[in-house]
Amino acid sequence: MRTAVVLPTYNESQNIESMIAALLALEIGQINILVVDDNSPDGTGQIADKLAESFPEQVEVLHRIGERGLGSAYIAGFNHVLDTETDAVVQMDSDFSHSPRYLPEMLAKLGEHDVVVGSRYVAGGRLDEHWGLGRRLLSIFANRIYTRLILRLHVRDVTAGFKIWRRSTLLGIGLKRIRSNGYVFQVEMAYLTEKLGYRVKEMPIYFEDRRIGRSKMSQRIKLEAVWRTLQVAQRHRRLTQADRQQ
Ligand SMILES: Nc1nc2c(ncn2[C@@H]2O[C@H](COP(=O)(O)OP(=O)(O)OP(=O)(O)O)[C@@H](O)[C@H]2O)c(=O)[nH]1
Ligand SMILES: [Mg+2]
Repeated sequence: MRTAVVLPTYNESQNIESMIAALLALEIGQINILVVDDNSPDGTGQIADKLAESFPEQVEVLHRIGERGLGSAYIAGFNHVLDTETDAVVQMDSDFSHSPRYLPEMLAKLGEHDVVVGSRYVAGGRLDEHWGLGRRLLSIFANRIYTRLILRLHVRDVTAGFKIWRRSTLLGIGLKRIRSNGYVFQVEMAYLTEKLGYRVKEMPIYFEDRRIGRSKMSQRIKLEAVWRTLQVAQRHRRLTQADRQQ
C-alpha cells in the first residue's frame, strides 16, 4: 500500500523536522510526504526544502505564495498527491496534536472503510488536559450539538482534522465541491462523506496540545464557523450516493 501524507504548515519551523522524522520512522510500507507551506515568515518552507533534498524519494514541498488557509492548502495538497499513484491519503496537522503513532492502526482499518477518522469524541478519545473549560465547552458544543443538529451527522468528531482517506473516496467526493477554508473545511468534508454514503470509521485518539509554536486559530475564525456551517448544509443537503464523482 502506498501512502501519501499531506502536511500543511504555517510557521511550524520548530515542528517540521521532528514531524517528518517521526513519519519516516513509521513502518507502514511506502510513504511519501508532501509539505504544503504558505510562505511561512519563520522559514518553515526553507527547512522543508532542505529535508526534501535529504530525502528526495519521500519528501516534497509545495510552496504557495499569496495564498492562505488550511482548507485550500489541503485541497492543493490532495490534488497534487492524487496525481501520483498513491492508494491512501493522510490528512494531519504538523504540530504533533495528531500523533504519527496512530497511523499504523488507522491504516489497518482503512481496509474495510472509506475513511478513518482520528476522533476525540468516541470512547477512549481524549482532549488535552490543559484545555480550559471555555475551549472544551466550545468544542463540545460545536461537535456534539450544533453541527450534529444542523447537519444530522453520525460522526462524533465533526471538526476532526486527522484522517486517512482512500484515494477513491477523495475522488468520489470531488474536491471541486469544497468551498470552505477554515475549520469549516473539516465540517464540509465530513458532511459530503456521509451524504455520499461513504463508510466512516472513528478511532479514538488523544489530542495533545501543540508542543511548540503559536496557534493560528483566532476567535474570529471560530465564530465564522457558526454561520458557515449553515451554508454547508444548504449547499449539499440534496446530495446522495448517486452524486459521487466518477
Ligand atoms: N499551509 C497552511 N497551513 C496552515 C494554515 N493555518 C494553519 N495551518 C497548519 O494547519 C495545522 C493546524 O493549525 P493550528 O494552528 O495548529 O490550529 P489548531 O490546532 O486549531 O490550533 P493550535 O494547535 O492551538 O495552535 C498546523 O499544522 C498549521 O501549521 C495556513 O493558512 N496555511
Ligand atoms: Mg494545532
